[in-house]
Amino acid sequence: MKEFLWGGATASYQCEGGFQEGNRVPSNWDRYLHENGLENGDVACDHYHRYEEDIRMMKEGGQNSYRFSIAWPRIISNRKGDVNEEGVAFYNRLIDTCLSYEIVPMVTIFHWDLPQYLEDESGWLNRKTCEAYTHYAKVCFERFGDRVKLWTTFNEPRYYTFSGYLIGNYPPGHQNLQETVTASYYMMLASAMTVKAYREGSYDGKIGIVHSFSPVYGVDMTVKTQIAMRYAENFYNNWILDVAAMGQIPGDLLDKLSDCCDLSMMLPEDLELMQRHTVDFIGLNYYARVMIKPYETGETTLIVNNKGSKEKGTSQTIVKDWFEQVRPKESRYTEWDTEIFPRGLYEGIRRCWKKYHLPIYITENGIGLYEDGAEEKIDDRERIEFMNQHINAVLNAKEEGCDVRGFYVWSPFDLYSWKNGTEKRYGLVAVDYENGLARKPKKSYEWYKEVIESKGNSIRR
Ligand code: GCO
Repeated sequence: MKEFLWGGATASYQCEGGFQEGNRVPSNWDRYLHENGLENGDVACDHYHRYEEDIRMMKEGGQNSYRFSIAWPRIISNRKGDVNEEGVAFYNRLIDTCLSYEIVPMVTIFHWDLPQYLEDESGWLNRKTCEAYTHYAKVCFERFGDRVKLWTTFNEPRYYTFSGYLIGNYPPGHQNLQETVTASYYMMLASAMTVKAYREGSYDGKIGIVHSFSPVYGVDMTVKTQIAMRYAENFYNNWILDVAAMGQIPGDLLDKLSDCCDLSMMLPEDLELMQRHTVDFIGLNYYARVMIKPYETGETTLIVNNKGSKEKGTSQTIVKDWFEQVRPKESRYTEWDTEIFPRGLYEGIRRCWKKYHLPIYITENGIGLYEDGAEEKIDDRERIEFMNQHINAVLNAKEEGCDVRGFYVWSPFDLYSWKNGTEKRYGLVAVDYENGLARKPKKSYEWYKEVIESKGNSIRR
């Protein structure tokens, strides 16, 4: 049996900086944050220049894998699809550094930074973006596929489309159910097109997708609640996972959507393609569950942002009579108001394994805290406790037979958190933004190292 992967996960926009270097073209996030005068990732933690130090620290912290994303705006310069060699050279250096430290790279092809030239042509609302994406992905396979053996097409398509097109707190900042459905559909189509391209290239590796996993719980087990739970599962999880893993859009989801949306973009040949080109594995990002009750009050409070954010999900009727999300009162919450519910990870993995029977990687799990980056050694016992409980949940599910192959903490070092800026810190290593971006391991860094070295035994319960 292959070695379990213990790593850390990041995203290009959240860590690289160097936003005008190496011929990188502007992304949707550059434009959106600049135009709205919000804290941005122009510099972030300067991983673009400091990747060697960051990867070395991961290695010294016992980690054997690094999940990062490739920035599309660094690789493809324009609508014509021209390749930017400087961007390719950067990722060659990054990948080679990983390999020189015996760190297995897991690459996300799209982690939310869309070239602005595509956003200008309606981005994910435009079918042509699927082709542009597949071209970009093929370039990645051709240039890096000899060394990268683990790929994922998209990071959290559900979270991206809900935030950008439904809640409206991410670019392009719309609030429109039809657009949410269209963008989600095109992303899932692009994912299947890319899986097809990867297989056709006969690369020696595996390709999956990363989902923002929100296992659904009901306030009780009445029939009404169970029906609402099914809608919620469709809405939060099946929309992505059923399509990626089984090549099917759930029939009852389509029925519901056809009452309120135009689904004419769903062509029979697309659906056939999705059916034929399903993923090899599933990546789950887990922060919290969702608790729901049947629709009653006429208002759906949709806390899509269940990772905790300055902006709470707005209260609005999204799809009439589906379900209402509730905030469990008896639970513990982080200081960013995310529910702490490790059991959801254990039960979620079991549900996912039972349903799809595909290898699972926990591609993100972690806790955002307010911390002082100037401190010499941050005593982040809250993070240690959080990770302890969640890693135990993963190992329990694994011991019971679920095929879990890796765990990635979000994040190996502090980075820019979408819309929350640098205030919300997730890292095992602190980045001192006030002092030359110096890296300083927190207590959790050594703790994670011990966990890895003991193969999890140091914390088993
Ligand atoms: C944050 C988050 C992370 C990221 C990640 C999602 O940094 O604020 O909670 O989960 O958003 O990019 O894939």
